[in-house]
Amino acid sequence: MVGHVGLRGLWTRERYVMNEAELRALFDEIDTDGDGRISIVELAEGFKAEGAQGNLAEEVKKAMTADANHDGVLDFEEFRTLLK
Ligand SMILES: [Ca+2]
Ligand SMILES: [Ca+2]
Repeated sequence: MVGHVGLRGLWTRERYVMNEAELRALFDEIDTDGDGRISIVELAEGFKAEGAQGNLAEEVKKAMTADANHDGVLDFEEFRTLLK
């Protein structure tokens, strides 16, 4: 279960600014296989768990804009840039 802020809270208009620990906790929750990287599949699952439906692909696409080195996964450093 994703915490009270959740994945989609990353880009809501009045987003809550997460601290390092909260960000790490969210990352770990999305990274279900625990390899330290968030794949597109894990992202999709994460959004799905939060009830994103029709716009699932859009949400994933938006999140993947943080994939700075274009390896198809988000590491923690890339993930945190979503908050800036
Ligand atoms: Ca993973
Ligand atoms: Ca990457």
